[in-house]
Amino acid sequence: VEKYPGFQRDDKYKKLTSTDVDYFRSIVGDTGLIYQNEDDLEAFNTDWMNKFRGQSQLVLKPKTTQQVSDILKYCNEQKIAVVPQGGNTGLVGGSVPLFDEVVVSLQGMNQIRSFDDVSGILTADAGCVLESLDNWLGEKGFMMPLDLGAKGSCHIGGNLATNAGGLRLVRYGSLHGTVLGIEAVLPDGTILDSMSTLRKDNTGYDLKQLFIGSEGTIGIITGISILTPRRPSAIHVALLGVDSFEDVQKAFKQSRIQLSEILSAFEYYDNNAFQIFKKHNDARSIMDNEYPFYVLIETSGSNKDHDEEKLNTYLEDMMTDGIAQDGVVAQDESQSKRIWGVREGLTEALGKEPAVYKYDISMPVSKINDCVLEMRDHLEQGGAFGKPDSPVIDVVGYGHVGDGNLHLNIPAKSADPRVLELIEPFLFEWVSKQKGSISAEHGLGISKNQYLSYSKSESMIKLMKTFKSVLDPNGILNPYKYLPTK
Ligand code: FAD
Ligand code: 2HG
Ligand code: ZN
Repeated sequence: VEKYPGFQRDDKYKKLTSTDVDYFRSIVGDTGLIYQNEDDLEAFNTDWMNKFRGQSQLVLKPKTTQQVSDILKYCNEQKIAVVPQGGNTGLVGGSVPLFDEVVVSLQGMNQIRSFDDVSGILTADAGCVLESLDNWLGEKGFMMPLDLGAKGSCHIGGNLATNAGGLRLVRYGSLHGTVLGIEAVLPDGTILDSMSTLRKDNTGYDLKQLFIGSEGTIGIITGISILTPRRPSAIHVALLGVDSFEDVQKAFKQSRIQLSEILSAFEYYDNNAFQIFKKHNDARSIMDNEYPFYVLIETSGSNKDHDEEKLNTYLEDMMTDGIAQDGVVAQDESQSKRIWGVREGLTEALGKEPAVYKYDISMPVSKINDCVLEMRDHLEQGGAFGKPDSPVIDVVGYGHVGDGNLHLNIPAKSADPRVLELIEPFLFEWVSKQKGSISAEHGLGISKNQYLSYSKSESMIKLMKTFKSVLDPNGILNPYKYLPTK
């Protein structure tokens, strides 16, 4: 568990008193808070990776937007620091306190508000779990436009707050396009009702966009309005075994030509990532042999025979042209699940290593595997990788090829400052040279905020700080994170 080196509690924030706790109790009631109960507080103080831990003594679980407003208004007046929390699945330490910040959990706000089956527009509380929303929509023939491995726990509000990308962005686009409206509470308690259900609305600045990806630093999102697509009636999943990353790119290029409108995911993982998965899972192999790279392709359409024919032809062509060495199309749902299970299970498997350095970066697709290889070289030259007693176990790559998004993961024998010094800022400099982003989809939190200048100019960071100070003049929302503090 990381100790937040270089961070000190800012004395401008008030320490909680029993009067404060009594006031909060008057808003949310006895069942709406957890106070000084270490066992119950643990889950809210610790992040998903078990890497970051805060010492909050108070978790508040409001049930209504008005309660969120009352809480924030009081915190703002009293200068009490607050961490908004959704499903606590974030991977950059943004959802847990560093010190004694009050956690405002949205888990009590989990009602669907409305659904229009003509337009496909859903409105819901921010605390709805992504998978529950998707299941609910499934019964009506619709689906959520995003999907990620954390779907069973993450909240739609947390998804908006992080601008989560996920596994089908290549098809359904980013939340900046699918979200039509939000309801958010500003730090002074103002309820910003922008719950539009309009697809078109060019009246003034598009304020909701500022909240998408703001990671709980300018307001608490309490409601969302989102455009949901029809659930496809025919879904197919295939796995390719590929010899080189060049061929992964060729397969991608060709998939857009041959599978075009039915392509709904194009993911890859390298064999090193697969080995880590196998180490922690009792997995039957999907293919007879192993390959340097694996490509997962999903199609979503409305005509099973047509889609099957397209996918089979594509696979045949890939193999005849020597782009893929092997290819399997899932024959039933359980095989599809197995194929997806490896891709979606990589994060969890890596989490079982003694330590793991995680990077979520975007760049031109052609550079993705160069990044992995150059990092291996760099760690080897630095004496941290390649020998039995090296601290680094492996350097593995996987991610969303269609989005130019690499998940570079470096499992190590322990959290070792020498390893970290070799990786950072080397990697950020590398990414910056490619005009890439140091955080493609996971956000900044407490892990990446100090490195923002590798992806954003000085004038952009200055404007971001201005926005923050206008919307949250007392800095009560998610302090120490997101924007550079040093
Ligand atoms: P939390 O972790 O609780 O919070 C994340 C941030 O948002 C924090 O800064 C928090 O303060 C803020 N926040 C949360 N709720 C609100 C709210 N209502 N109002 C204001 N601020 C709020 N991410 C991807 O982008 N793509 C993936 O494919 C992906 N796959 C993942 C797979 C696994 C196995 C795991 C563990 C994580 C994955 N993630 C992925 C990261 C993570 O799940 C997403 O960032 C997710 O959107 C976070 O949602 P959450 O509800 O858990 O938010
Ligand atoms: C994914 O795409 C997630 O699986 C997690 O974004 C990535 O574990 C990671 O680094
Ligand atoms: Zn991802």
